[in-house]
Amino acid sequence: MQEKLRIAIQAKGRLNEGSLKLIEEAGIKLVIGRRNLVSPAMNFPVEVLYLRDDDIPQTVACGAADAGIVGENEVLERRENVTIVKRLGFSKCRLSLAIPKQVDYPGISWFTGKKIATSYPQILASWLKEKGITSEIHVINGSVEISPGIGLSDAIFDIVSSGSTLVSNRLKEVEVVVASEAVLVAHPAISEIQRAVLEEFIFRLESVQRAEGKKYILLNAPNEKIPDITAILPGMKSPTVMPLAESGWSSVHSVISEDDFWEVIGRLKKAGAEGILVVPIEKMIF
Ligand code: PRT
Ligand code: ZN
Repeated sequence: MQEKLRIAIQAKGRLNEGSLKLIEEAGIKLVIGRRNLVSPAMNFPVEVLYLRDDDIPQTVACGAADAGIVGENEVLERRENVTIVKRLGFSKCRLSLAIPKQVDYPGISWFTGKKIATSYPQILASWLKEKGITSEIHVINGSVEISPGIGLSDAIFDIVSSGSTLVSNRLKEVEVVVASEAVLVAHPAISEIQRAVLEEFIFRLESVQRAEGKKYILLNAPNEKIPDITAILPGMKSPTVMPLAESGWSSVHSVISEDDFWEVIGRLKKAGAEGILVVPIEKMIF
C-alpha cells in the first residue's frame, strides 16, 4: 500500500511560489531537483509532483496524485471527483463578466444572444443557465481579454484580480460570477495512512495561519492596575499574570491581533502598563 502522500502543485506560474511556501511553513523539506517531475521530502512522508494547474484536478481525481494545490476556478471548471479539504487564502481572484467600457449596461439581460469569450465555459454555462440567459460561448485559451477589441466576441468571462488588464483593454467588469482562491484538494478515497499524513499537513498549516496577524505582548504593571489591564487583553484564554521580583508589580503576557494593535497599546498605556514588549509569533498550537 502506498504510504506516502503525493501532492500535486503547479510547476510554474502564479500558484507555484505560494504552494512551495506552504510546504516549507509546514516544516517539510523537499529534495529539489529543479528538473525533476517529482520531489520527495526528507523529513515527512510526502512527495511533490509538479504539473500544469489545468491538469491537477484530473490527476488527483484519477489517483495519480493523492492531493493537490490548485485554484478553485480550475476545480469548478473541470468538475472532477476531488474534495476541497482546505481553502488556502492565497491567489485570490474572481471570475467575472466584462464588456466594452463605452457600452451602457442595463443588467444581465444584456448578455442574451451575445458572444462571450472565455477559457471557463462550464462555469459560465451553468451560471447563464441559472439566470435563464442564452448566450453564445466562444472558448479560447489565453488572451481572452483582447477578443472584444478585435471583434471576436461582445464580452469576456475571465479571471480578474486587480482589474488593470480590463482597464488596459477598455473593458469594464459588470458581473462577478464566482470568487476563487488556492485550495487544497484530495482524492476522495485515499488510504487511512495517507489521510493521517494529510491531516498532519493541514494541522501544521493551520498552526501557521493562526499565528498570522497575531503578536505576543508582554508588559509590566503595578498590581492594582492588573484588573483593568487584563480586561483590555482578551488573549487565547485569560492572560498570564506573573509576579515581578519588585514587590507590588506583575508581568502580563497575552496574544493580540494586529488589526486593533495600536488601539490596544494606547488603552494599555492609559491603564498603567509599562515596559511593553511586542514579539512575533511563528506558530500557534492548541
Ligand atoms: O502553465 P499553467 O497552465 O500551470 O498556468 P496558467 O498560465 O494556466 O495559470 P496562472 O499561473 O496564470 O494562474 C494560476 C492560477 O492563479 C489561476 O488558475 C487562478 O486561480 C490564480 N490567479 C490569481 C490568477 C490571477 N490571480 C490572475 N490575475 N490567474 C490569472 N490571472 C490573470 C487573468 O487571466 C488575467 O489575464 O491575470 C489577468 C488579470 O489580472 P488583473 O490583476 O489585471 O486583474
Ligand atoms: Zn493553466
